[in-house]
Amino acid sequence: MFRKILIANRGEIALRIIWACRELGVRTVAVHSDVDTDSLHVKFADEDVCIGPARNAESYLNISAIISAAEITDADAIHPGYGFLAESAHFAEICQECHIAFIGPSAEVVRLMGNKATARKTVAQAGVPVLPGSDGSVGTAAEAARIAAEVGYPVIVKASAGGGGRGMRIVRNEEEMERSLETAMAEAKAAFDVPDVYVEKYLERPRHVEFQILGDSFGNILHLNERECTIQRRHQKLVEEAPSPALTPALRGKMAEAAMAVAREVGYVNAGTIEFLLDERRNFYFMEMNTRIQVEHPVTETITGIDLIKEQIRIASGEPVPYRQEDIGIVGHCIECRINAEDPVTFAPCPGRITTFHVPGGPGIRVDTAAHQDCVIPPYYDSMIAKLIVRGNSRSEAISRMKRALDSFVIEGIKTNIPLQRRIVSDPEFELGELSTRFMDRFLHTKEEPAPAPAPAEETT
Ligand code: MV4
Repeated sequence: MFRKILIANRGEIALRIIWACRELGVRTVAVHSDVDTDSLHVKFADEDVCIGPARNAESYLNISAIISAAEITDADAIHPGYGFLAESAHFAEICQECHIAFIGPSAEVVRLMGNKATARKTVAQAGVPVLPGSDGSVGTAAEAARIAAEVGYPVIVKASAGGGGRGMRIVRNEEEMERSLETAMAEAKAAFDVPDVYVEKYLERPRHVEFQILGDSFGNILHLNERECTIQRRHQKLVEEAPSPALTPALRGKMAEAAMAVAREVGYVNAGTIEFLLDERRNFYFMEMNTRIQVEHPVTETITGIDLIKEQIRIASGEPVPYRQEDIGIVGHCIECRINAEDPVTFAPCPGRITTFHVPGGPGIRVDTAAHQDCVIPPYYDSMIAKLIVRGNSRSEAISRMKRALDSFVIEGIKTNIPLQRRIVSDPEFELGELSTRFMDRFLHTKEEPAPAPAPAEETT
């Protein structure tokens, strides 16, 4: 086991990693920017190093400052959390060169899956269903139009370096193709510095269902079942739950096999997530693989009883996963609501000082947060300030528990999306588990609210 882990992140996930290290008896090093000096992850870590100014590029994305901090403190591993450097193959390589363990999969696998066009190819090779579309990236509008004619409109053009929805364009007919391809490529170039895009058949009302997997360095691959993550706004997930109300045990089994086949194909080591789209007839298609721990991992921890961060650390230190597939079940139901500091009308981030912070408690409640009374939410980072995670013996118990938890979560001084979350979990279709990518539309055009800011093209059509 490692002696000391540097946590290259901030906020709730940095704190979550510290708790796992404590339980494993591993020392911790927090890194922080100028504006995070008084943060809880700094307070609770054994050691801390200031790595630069507030701006991400100068601190949490500053590879040389982070590596220097690891060397100065003699850390033997780095946990990147999510976001920031978690899916940087370059960072994983530098860690390797510096003889610091990167707590995640190999740089090669991070790079392979980071290119969504090559990921599609690799996954298809493993016999896992992908949506019909291009074989890798497309070069010209003519080529894209040829593929679209083959698979049938509508199609979607996605950035190869993307993921999470940036650089996406829905194309409904041949006339739109040239312009759409041009804008998608320009967006991809601007966002990722790589203009490559690929084409696939567009599903109008899919669900997003993802499988958690664990692979260790002894070739063991396990799945920890799925998370339903369909409720998103502008490609930011808002509510996640497990198990998915859409899956039967038979379909769960098939999707789990597909997820494990992907992991086996690339020799996956550490925690990973295979994202699928599910169409109205419940056919599933590989969408992307995330080679990191995800925001919504507590949902899986709750239904399986497995501490995913501890498993990531154990795997990276060369230990086998101490479970067999037969030991992993689903107990109860879990729902997570992301609590964001944002304006309820404009959805703009709403930084500031929290004057009152009262978290709900009682049976079946978990709150992952680094916020507290009198803390300041800086404007430089993500607006997610807490995750409210509830479990119930049934989905309906989890829903009623979520309602009472949201009602007793008191945050004053800044605006939050707690009222929006309360409306989502009270929605009749949510209660029935009838979800699709269009679910949030109804919350964005209600009478109490003025006209919303124009949604990105992929959500308006
Ligand atoms: C899609 C799609 C329909 N067809 N791909 C990709 C990134 C993710 N954040 C949204 N993505 C989508 N990819 C094909 N071929 C629809 C979406 C999509 C979506 C998917 C799941 C949940 C919410 C969504 C909201 C908008 C678009």
